[in-house]
Amino acid sequence: MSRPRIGATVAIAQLDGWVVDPNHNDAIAKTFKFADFNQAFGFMTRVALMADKLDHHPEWFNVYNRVEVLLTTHDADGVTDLDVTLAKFMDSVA
Ligand code: H2B
Repeated sequence: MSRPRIGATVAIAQLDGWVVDPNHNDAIAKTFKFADFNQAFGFMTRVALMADKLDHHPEWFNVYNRVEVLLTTHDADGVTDLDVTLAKFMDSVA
């Protein structure tokens, strides 16, 4: 009962600064840079609460002020509208 896959190329056309991840089957990626760890972790905290509310969780990697994000929908084996929704939320809080 997963959502339909729209694909990474269609998804990034609706987004700002997101790219098709070359290392995954169908995923979008973006690297966020902040002033410091406090800002980066504040971003991650706000995104984490929304992710749990949506039951849609990012794959991400943080070092100090940098947060590398990968979004895909495991259930659908690729990018869906949920990834676009979460990506837009991330952009709005970054
Ligand atoms: N996150 C992402 N990115 N893709 C999923 O398919 C997904 C998820 N599925 N978070 C949810 C949780 C699923 O595993 C649980 C059981 O609802």
